Amino acid sequence: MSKFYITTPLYYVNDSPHIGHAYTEVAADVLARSERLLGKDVFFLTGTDEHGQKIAAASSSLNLSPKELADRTAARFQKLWEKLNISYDRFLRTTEASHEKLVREVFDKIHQKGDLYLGTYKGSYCISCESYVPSSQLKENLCPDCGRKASFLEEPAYFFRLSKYQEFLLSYIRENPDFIGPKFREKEVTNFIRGGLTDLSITRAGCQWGILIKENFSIYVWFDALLNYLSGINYLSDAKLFERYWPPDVQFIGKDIIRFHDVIWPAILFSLSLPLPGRIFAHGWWVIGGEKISKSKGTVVSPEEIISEFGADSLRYFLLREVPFGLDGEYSSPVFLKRYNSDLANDLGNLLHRSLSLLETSFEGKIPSSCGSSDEKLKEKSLSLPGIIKSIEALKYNEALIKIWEIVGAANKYLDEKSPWRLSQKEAGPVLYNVGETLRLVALFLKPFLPETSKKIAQRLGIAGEFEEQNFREVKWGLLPPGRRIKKGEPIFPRKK
Ligand code: ME8
Repeated sequence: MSKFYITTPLYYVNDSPHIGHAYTEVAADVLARSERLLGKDVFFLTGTDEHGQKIAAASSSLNLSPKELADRTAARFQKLWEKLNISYDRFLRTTEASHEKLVREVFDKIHQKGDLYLGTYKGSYCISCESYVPSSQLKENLCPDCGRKASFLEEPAYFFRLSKYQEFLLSYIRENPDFIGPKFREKEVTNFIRGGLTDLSITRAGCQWGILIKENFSIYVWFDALLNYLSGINYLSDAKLFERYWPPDVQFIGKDIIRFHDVIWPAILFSLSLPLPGRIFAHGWWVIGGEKISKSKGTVVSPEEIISEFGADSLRYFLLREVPFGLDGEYSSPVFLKRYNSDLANDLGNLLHRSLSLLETSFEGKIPSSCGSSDEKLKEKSLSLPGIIKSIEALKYNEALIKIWEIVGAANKYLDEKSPWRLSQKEAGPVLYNVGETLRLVALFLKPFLPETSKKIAQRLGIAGEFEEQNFREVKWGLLPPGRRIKKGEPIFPRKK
């Protein structure tokens, strides 16, 4: 069985989760579920980034200890992921003892290799991005990435010889054209590397909220956090687990953290002589009025509120359908509502509801026999659904959903054209069978995207038990059992105003 190791960034615990965080998480969940349906041995890692000055500052403004704030926010992330049906295998918190131990061990390992030296960091630092800002990039003392005021630091520090890996990185990127995704990001990364890499301070003397090492240094939060991808599968403590999954097949990140992941992270792996991830893919931002959604700008949209009004699957659907993965998307409530009503309430919800209503009124609520149907078109279309697996693996989620909705549209059209309500029992039966079977296949391919909805459709069709076992490995027409009792119920996506 082939393995599939997938990761998300670890989210900072200074603030509660918003739809930007949900976006990365849902995207990773869809791929993880899809690879499981293909029979792969999947490990899906996510978690929270809990050290550093930014979190220390946020906690003191709330009169909490950093650990209290971390406990509170990590629980909020976990609760949200539960509501969104995120199927992670491990939720890692960087304050866990096993992670802290691993970070210290890696520090020693690269020290022994000769990749660390003691020096002094003198320059600017952005607490919000937790990044060292070269003076050439400062704009009136503001961080070029987030626009906030940078602080000046002068402190002793251990430096990682990042500069040593400049040529390795460039040749690795050249030889592995899939490593950086989307493709259009590659140039920005190689230009940055060619501009010259400077050694990186990986300790902070001025911040005590971190993994403490000798002489009262704490580990720089990004060095600590990046190593989660190793400690998440027990590097240096469980060779069996580690060897089973390493290296990551896909790592999802937002476009704001490309340099950390495409430059610093692979250099650490070079230093440890470990194989590099297959693909690091940076998606775009959800923005409001063109600006990245963020709590400090007061533009946070609460995923919990959307979920309680529309359901988890509606949010999952919207995030992946609305914008091609990799580009930015403008969020607004009217756009969300429009997408919900047109695609979920009208197209999918209505197809299910009217099919079930017809089965209830004309077929005693049972799946009719498929015999006598000469109509092959809908069957052929439905059997093209496995084609969406390619789109999912190419991370073209919206393309996959568009293709599924083409089948939904074709089934609605088929029902309109055949008008089974005007036909005899004998003629109407196969028409409704075809639509029911199309709905089963649509539900199957919605499993990764809309896990609750696909289950609901199967329950309504009376096939909840066997549907659980159906996967992407063997896709067949005709598995809906005639005679099975359906459950009409209320519309699964009621129209909203
Ligand atoms: O950067 N739109 O954490 P973070 C889309 N702890 N995605 C967004 C988003 C938005 N408006 N806002 C956040 C960190 N995200 C570090 C990572 S990894 C070793 C350490 C998503 O909480 C996006 O994927 O600021 C971003 O990279 C991630 O949340 C983490 O953001």
